[in-house]
Amino acid sequence: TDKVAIVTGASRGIGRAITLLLAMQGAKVVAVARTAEELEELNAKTQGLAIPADVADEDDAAHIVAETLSHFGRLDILVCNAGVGSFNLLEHFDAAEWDRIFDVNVKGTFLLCKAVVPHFKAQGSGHIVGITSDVSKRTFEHGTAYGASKFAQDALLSSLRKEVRPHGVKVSTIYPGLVDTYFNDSRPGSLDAEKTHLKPSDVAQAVRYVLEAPAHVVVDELMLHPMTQEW
Ligand code: NJP
Repeated sequence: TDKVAIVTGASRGIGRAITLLLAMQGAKVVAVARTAEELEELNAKTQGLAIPADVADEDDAAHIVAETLSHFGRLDILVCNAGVGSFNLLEHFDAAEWDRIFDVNVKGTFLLCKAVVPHFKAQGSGHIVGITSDVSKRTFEHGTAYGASKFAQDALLSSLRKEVRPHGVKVSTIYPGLVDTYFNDSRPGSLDAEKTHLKPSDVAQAVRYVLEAPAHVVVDELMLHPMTQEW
């Protein structure tokens, strides 16, 4: 494939696995995260383009898309994967932490989609893949902020699917359960996690699957869990 893809949150965890898989399949991948060093190290492997940027910043979001188009001359895929979370009883959350979670997970998805949709509509094709969470569809204690943000991100993508489908543009949403990453300051790679968590590459394979659907098919939703997870 000679496709060009933007992947947000590409420097670690799920986004890194998606970037490596798409690059291995021949796509040109624009890797986005805030930390430049990790992106450059990844980009040395993928021969793509590294753009250090904050998805929650409107100017950054517009810059990512403009830079992609000027560098590669085309854009086919946006993977909205960047996300953050922290977990606490509602009364212990401060408003700044609430805002941080919503800024990255919801506003970041909004801003990147807003920047690519006019381009996708004009070319009559394009595919937006959102990495949300199984907690976009269930609730749990300590998850008020994160869960609400993931419900919101899911609703955003599902509304957008209806807006862009008549223009030949696809939106697919992926709902992973537990994944062994750096999420919420965790450290991946423990022996235990091999049994209890998905690997980032498992989620990357789900992204590959939705992207490979024939032109007349859109995979709206895809949920995956480790076999051990009750949910
Ligand atoms: O997390 P992690 P995951 N602008 O922490 C980047 C969802 N999910 O791979 O900016 C741009 O290893 C950050 O880089 P940096 C989850 O909600 C996860 O697990 O330099 N980039 C890094 O590359 C999220 O939507 C689990 O700090 C920003 C990456 O994002 C997605 O999966 C379960 C950014 C985060 O890597 C990927 O998370 C589930 C910003 N403002 C859903 N802020 C799970 N792990 O169990 C952060 O259901 N990044």
